[in-house]
Amino acid sequence: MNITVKNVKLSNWIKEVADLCQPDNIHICNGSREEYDQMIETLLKSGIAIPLKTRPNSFLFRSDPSDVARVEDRTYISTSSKDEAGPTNNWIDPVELKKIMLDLYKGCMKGRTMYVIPFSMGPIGSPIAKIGIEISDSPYVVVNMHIMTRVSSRVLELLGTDGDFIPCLHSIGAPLAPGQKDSKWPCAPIEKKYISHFPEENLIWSYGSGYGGNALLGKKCLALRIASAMARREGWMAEHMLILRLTNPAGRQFHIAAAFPSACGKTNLAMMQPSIPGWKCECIGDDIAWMKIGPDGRLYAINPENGFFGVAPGTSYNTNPMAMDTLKENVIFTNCALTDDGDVWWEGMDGDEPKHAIDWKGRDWTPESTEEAAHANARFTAPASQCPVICKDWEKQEGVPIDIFIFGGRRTNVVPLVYEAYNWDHGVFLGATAASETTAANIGAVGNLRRDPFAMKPFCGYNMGDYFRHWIEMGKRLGNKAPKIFYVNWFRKSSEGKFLWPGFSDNSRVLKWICERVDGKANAKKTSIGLLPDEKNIDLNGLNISPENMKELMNINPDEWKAEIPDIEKHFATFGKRLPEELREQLKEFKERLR
Ligand code: OXD
Ligand code: MN
Repeated sequence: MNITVKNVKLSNWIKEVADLCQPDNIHICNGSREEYDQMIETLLKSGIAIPLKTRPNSFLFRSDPSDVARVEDRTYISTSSKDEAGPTNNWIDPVELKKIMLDLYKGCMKGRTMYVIPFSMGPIGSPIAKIGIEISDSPYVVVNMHIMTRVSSRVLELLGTDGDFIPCLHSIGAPLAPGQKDSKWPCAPIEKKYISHFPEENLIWSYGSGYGGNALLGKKCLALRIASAMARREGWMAEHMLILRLTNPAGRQFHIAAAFPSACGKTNLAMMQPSIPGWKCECIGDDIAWMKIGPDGRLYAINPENGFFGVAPGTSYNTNPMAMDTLKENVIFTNCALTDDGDVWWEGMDGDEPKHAIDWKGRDWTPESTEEAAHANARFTAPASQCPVICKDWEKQEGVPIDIFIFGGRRTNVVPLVYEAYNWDHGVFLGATAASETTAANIGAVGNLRRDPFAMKPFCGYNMGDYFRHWIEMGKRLGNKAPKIFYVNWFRKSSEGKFLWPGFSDNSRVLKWICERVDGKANAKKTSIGLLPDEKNIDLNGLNISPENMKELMNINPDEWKAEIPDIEKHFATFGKRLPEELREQLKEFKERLR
């Protein structure tokens, strides 16, 4: 095939991949609207994309029922030694893994087009941005990458003849024999799926899945796993964090970066509209933050993404009106239900349930059906620029200065609504020991408690012990300019199993206390776990919540916390010598405080 690309590394790589995967055609993407429209046109013709009557330029896709979420069990950090990948990652020796995958890649694009997608994570040309090139045989991936990243021929211009990029190779792993009819969502069986990262050479190889983070390689693979390893080498941070700007009635701005595990409400918080008068919230990002120390010694964050790949079920005008308004046009929906009037629907959406719909598997659905109409990990892919509360500075090349870090997760019990770390190292201890009940964002059991340090367990591209050390070191470099660290839990339940806290826009009440702490204007009391507000310090004006509920939300039961210690010790022990001394010390002090 006669393809001319100026960049030497890219041109060689395209040839190499084409020889290996043997596609029928090669298409170099330019990111234009025409290209998007053409791809959608082809997807419509083949019946893979379903047009939505009620939302202009929006389409529904249904994945194969076996390919509905990230596959953490099939995700690898392939470093030269197992120890470099650490205890939280799956590891296969790079030579062995490449051999396995080269065999799979051989001829895997037969009968298909190979798309070369040049993209920038971060505004094109920003000093913090990184260039990636994804090669994929999935047109669904191309249209999603158009929304989630900045796909453009300008990226190729920027690369010039010798610029460097992160190669991201993706195949759905379903070659077509001559005359063979394609399926609607071709993919490989689970045992042939591999989501592989080679952080020592900034390389990503993904095979067998077409879904979300397995296939849109700019997101979890590049912007978190590979970027976290680069960030450690280069002295910056790549985190699984939303970024928002909160402005108080006096006009003082606070920038908050918050890490919660997948499907724990990052998108909702990022777009939250405060229920307290005079406060304003603007969204900068809902999933990933790249942060560097700026010339003034503060930590500056950018959102490397260009869109939102959010969980649809549970999203409504009640829980996230700004997301609902973002979804009016130009959206790709995956695994949602289709209503009879040609709209999408999912569990938890406003209004009545439809009397009839087509479920995510393409079957008739009625409220009597025993299965859900939309898959629990059904998603929307929407341009960030469409969010009504997108911050005007969301694409600022140098980013925004972070004042506050928040960690959290889904905990039915034990953990109070909010508390503050005593200092940076204690904050790192809170991040390192964060635990959450698992969700449908990953294939596997839902609702089990797991330690998910910094919400990065599935996304850290190197030994998590070294990642903790990197956090400790960043704190030393930031000194008194370091963001203050807090921990929240919106998900505590009463003994009857009811949520104690209303959440969503009322989370602004908690953020207000946090901001006032940063400004030295609110009190806190010392407890064994950290600094807690007095119940009266949280602004409950206009909120109907019983004093008993507030008490339960803030309750610290030392016995329950003592019961956590063996699990924290076990968790820490997995890092062996790589666990920073500072965290050992934090655990010791915690135990002493609990005595
Ligand atoms: C996501 C995830 O898709 O964390 O953002 O799973
Ligand atoms: Mn995420």
